[in-house]
Amino acid sequence: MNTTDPAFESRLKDSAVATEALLVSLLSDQTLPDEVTRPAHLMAAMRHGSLNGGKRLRPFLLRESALLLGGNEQAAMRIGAALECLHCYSLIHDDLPAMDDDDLRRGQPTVHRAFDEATAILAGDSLLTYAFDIIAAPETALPDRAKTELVLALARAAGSGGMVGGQALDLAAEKSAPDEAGITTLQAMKTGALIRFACEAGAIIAGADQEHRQRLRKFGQVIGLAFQLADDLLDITSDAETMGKATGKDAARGKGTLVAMHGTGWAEEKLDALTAEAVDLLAPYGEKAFILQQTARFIASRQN
Ligand code: GRG
Repeated sequence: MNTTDPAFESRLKDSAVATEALLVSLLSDQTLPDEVTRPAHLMAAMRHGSLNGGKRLRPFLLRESALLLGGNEQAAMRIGAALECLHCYSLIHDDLPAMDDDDLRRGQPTVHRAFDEATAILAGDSLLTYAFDIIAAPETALPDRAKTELVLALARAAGSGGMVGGQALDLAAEKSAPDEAGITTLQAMKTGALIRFACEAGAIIAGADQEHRQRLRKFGQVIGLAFQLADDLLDITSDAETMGKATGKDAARGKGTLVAMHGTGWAEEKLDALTAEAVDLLAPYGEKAFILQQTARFIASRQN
């Protein structure tokens, strides 16, 4: 399945450019009150780990979910930037020697390679905390109640019952292979929780009622599973392309996934089914949901 929709592709690109610009501004030295000192090398490491060409998919989902329900675009951009800071922290920490021990991320040296391990840990820590700063800051034009709901939802999506918990389960899975239900839970937490938050946050920003909020949350949950399945398929394809050059670590990456368990044919059918489910979930919104429905198709067909 492919989107091949130039209007969609250019909207996604414009959103990524706008998110990049906002992140540049938020990570400049001028953003916090004058009395706050931020060490230059720490700021440089934070920038290195976040201003380096990510797809900015989560901010896009968040903005489009907010716009679908009539939410404020500028506020959605700021919450999207906060979410991206938190996502980048997870990538910096995931690359550390104690985790995946990767040398490259988005085609550039990982933060611990470009700086050092301690600085990478701290850069991740400060991107994580900065996410909550951005949400609560006076510049974020949202009612206090919406800010509190966003802080709570993001803390739950990112913490021990969400992304970090999923990472812990993933590390444990290296010793005791989980079954299909275990893999699905792990992936829904590790990768799915932030994607689900992106969609639910749009509803919170728009002040939508529980029915809309649950619908967007479910949409996020379904495309989150599709995102991970597409990622696992891409890993297998890239391993096949680099056959003979793969390291032991590369070979281990494909293991413990639903693709390894059921094969690529099953995974492609499952991706189609998840995409159809996601598209159906937004059918009640009619034409207004087209961009988010295209995003679901894009996630299933993405090539990087
Ligand atoms: C270490 C706290 C902690 C958590 C790590 C998200 C995660 C948990 C690890 C990332 C490992 C990984 C590569 C998972 C596959 C799915 C994924 C999150 C890919 C990266 O997200 P993209 O494709 O990346 O949106 P860009 O670079 O576009 O932002």
